[in-house]
Amino acid sequence: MPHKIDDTRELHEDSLGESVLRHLIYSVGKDKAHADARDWNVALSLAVRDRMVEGWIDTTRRIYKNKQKRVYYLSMEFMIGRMLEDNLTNLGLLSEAKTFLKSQNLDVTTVINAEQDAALGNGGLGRLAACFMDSMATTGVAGMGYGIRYQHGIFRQAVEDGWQVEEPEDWLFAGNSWEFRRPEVVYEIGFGGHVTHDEDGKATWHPSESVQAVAFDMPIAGWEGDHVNTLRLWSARQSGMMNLDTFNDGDFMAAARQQVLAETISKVLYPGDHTPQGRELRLKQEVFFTSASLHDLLRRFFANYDNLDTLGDHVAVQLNDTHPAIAVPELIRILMDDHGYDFDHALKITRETLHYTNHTLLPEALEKWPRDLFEQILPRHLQIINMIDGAFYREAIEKGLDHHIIAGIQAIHPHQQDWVRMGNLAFIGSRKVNGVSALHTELMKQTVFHDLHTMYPDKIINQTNGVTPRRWLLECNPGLSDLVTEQIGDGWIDDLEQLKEIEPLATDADFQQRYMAVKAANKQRLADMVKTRTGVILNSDAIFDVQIKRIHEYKRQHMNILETIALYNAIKANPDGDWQPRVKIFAGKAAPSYFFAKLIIKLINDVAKVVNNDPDIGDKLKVVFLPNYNVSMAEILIPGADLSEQISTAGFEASGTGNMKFALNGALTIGTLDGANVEMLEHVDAENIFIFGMNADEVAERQHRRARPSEIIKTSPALQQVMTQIGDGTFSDGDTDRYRDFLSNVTEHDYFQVVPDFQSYWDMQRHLDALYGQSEKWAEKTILNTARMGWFSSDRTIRSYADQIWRAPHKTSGP
Ligand code: 26V
Repeated sequence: MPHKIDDTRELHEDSLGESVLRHLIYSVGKDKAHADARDWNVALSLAVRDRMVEGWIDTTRRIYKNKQKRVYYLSMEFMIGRMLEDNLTNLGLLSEAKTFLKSQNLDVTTVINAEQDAALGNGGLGRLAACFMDSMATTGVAGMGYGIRYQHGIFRQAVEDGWQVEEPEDWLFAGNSWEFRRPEVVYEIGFGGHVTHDEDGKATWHPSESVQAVAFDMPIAGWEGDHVNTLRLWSARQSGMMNLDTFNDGDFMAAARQQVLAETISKVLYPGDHTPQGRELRLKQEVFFTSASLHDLLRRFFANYDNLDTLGDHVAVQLNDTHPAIAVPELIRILMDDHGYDFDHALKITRETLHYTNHTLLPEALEKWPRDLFEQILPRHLQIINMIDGAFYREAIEKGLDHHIIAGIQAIHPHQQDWVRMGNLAFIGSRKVNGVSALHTELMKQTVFHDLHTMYPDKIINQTNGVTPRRWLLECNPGLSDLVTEQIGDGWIDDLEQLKEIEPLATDADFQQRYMAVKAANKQRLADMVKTRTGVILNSDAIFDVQIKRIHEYKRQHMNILETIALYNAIKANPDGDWQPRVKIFAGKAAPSYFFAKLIIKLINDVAKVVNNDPDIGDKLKVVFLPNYNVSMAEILIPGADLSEQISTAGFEASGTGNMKFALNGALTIGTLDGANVEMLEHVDAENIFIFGMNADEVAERQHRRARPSEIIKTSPALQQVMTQIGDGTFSDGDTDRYRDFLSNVTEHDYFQVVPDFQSYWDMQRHLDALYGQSEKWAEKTILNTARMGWFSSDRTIRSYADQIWRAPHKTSGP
C-alpha cells in the first residue's frame, strides 16, 4: 500500500481512474474524445507518479532521519525499458488500472505500449543496473543511481536488404512522464586548462572550459511501493548564458554553436559495447557524470555530517565497470583541493568509499586513455594519478613485488607513459573489486588482475548477477505468475527461492499440462509478434529456439547459424525423415563499427531467405531475425521460448543475465560452461541444463597453442558442406565475395573456437530434438528450471553486495 505522509494525506483520496481523467484534461490538455493511446499513457503515468511521490518523500525523510548508510550506483548505462507496468505492479495498482482502462473501452496493452523504452544502455551491463535499481528499492537499501540523461539512447536498428542500418533514437521526443527536472541541482564541471600551486604547495585547477550538469530524477519504487529510491540522471547545459561578448560582436551563430557544443556531452549514448574508441567526447561524458555525482553525494553528506574523515562509514559508492573510474582521482582532488586533506589521507578515505565491478575480461574492452589526451582534458587528475602510482609503488615494494611487475599494474606504465589504464586505477583506488559470476571472478584473479590480486588477496570478491523477478516473471509472464501464485501464494515475488515449493509438482500430470498451456499461449503471443514484424508465420508446435543478445564473435551467433545451415542440409537430404520442427529466432544489435558482427546479421538474414522459401523444408525449419531488439521485445521473447541459446566461448561471457531470465520462465538452456551458466548447472542439476563444448581451460589451451581449425574441418563433412555453400553463393544469390572475410575468420583463425565446439553443439541439439518429443519429460525439466532458479533473483545479489561490500542495512527476505 502506498505510504501516506502527513502533508499529502488529503491529496489522493480520489480513485486512480478519477486521477487519470484529471491528468488527461489538466496535464495532457485533451478531452476523452480526442485522446489517443499515448495521451492515455501519459495521463495514467502521471496519476501513478503522483502516488509514488508520497512514498518517495517518506523514504527520503526516513533515510535522512535514521542516517541510514547510503549506496550510490554510478553507471554510464541504465537499460530501463518501459516504466508504467513496472510501477503499476510495484504499487499494487495494476488491476485497478486495467479495470479503469477497460471501462473507457481502451486496450490495456496498447496504452502500456505507447511508452517508449528508455534504452540508455548497450546490453547486459545497463540492464543489470536497471535490475539493481528495482532490487535496491525492494530490499530497502538507501540506494541512488547516477547516470546520464542521454537525449538519444541506443540507436534503432533497421534491417535493409539483410544488413543492419542504424537509425536515430529519440525517446524524449514526446516527453518523459516519469522524470522531475531539478533546475536547482546543478554543478559546474570543468575541463582542460592548467594547474597552479601556491607557496604551501596547495594546488588549484583552472579549467579552460566548463559545462553545467543539471539533475533529472526518476522515482524507483520497490515491490509494494513503500520504499522509493531515486535514479538521478545528468543533462549537460551550457554554463552561464550564451557568451555575451561574442553575442555583442554580432556573431550570434558562434554563441549558439558554443551552446550546442556544451550540450553535446549528454547528447548520445556510445553504442560500442565491448569496444571503447578512446574518443575525447566519451572521456568528457565519463568525467561529466562522475564529477557531478560525487559533488552531489558530498553535498548530501554534509547535510548530516561536518567532516569527511568518516565518509566511508556512511557512504558506499559502486563503480559499474571502469566508466566512472575517474571517481578515484576526482574524489581525491575534491578532498585535497577543496577540503584541505593531505594526499595520504585523501587516498585512504577514497579507498574506504569506492568499489569497482568488472564486467568483462575481453582485452579490447578494458578502458585506457592516451596519456596526452587525458592530460589535456584533466591536467589536475593526471597529477593525482601520478601521486597514486607513487604511493602504490611504495606499497608494492614493501610487499616484495619487483619493479617489472609493478610497472605492469600501475595506472600509467612508468617507462612507456603512453596510456592511463582505468582498470588498474579503479582496482588500486577501491576497497573491494568484484566479478559477476564465480567463474569470471576466478578468471579475474588468474588473468587481468593476477598481480594486483597477489598484492591485495582480499580485495577481489564474487557477486553473481541476478535479475528482478518483478519484471522478468511477474510482469512479462502473467500466465505463469498466476499459475505459481495459485499453488504457493505470492510470497515468491520478493522471496524468489520460494519457487522451490513447486518442485514436487514437476511430475504432476495436471500441473504439467497447465504449465505447458501457459507456455503455448506465450508462444502464440511471440508468433503473433514475429508475424507482425517480419511477416513470417511460425508453427507453434516447433521448438522455439532463441538467441537474443548483442551480436559478438564471442557470443557465437555464427556457430548457431552454421548449425542451422547444417540442419537445413540434413532435412533436405532426407525430407521425409522424422524431423522435430524448429524455429531459430535471433535478435540483437551490432556495434555500428563492428563489421564482422554486421556480417553475421546479414548471413542470418540470407540463410533465412533461402530456408524459409524452400518448399522441401516447409514447417520443419524457420529462421527469423527480429530487428531492433530491446527490453520490451525481450519481455515477449523470453516467456515464449522453449530453448535458450547461451553458447559463448567458455571464459568469455562474464556472467550473462538473459540466461537466468529464460530458465526462470521455463526455457531449457543449451549452453557452455561459461559465466553464470556454471552456477545455473549447480542449481538446476545436470539433467536439466544442456551443457556442451570445451571448458575455459581447454579453450585457453587451444588459443595459446594457436591451434588451427583445419584438421577438424577435414573430419567433418557436414561442416565442410556448410563452408562450401557459404563460399559458393548458395545463400548470397551467387555472390562468392560476400562471406570471404567470414570464411577466413572461421576456417583459418577461429579465435572463438566455433569449429572445435561445433560437433558437440550439433549433438546436443539433436538430443534436445528427441527430448522435445517426450513431452512429459520436457515439461518436468522445464518446471524444475523455474522451481530452482530462485537464487538468481537480483534481490539476492543486492543483499549480498549490501552485506559483503557496502556494509549497508537492508530488509531481510522471507516472512
Ligand atoms: C564497454 C564500453 C566501451 C566504451 C563504449 C561503450 C561501452 C559499453 C560497455 C562496455 C563494457 C560492456 C561490458 C558488459 O556489458 N559486460 C556484460 O555485463 C553483464 C552484466 O554483468 C554480464 O552479464 C555480461 O556477461 C557481460 O558481457
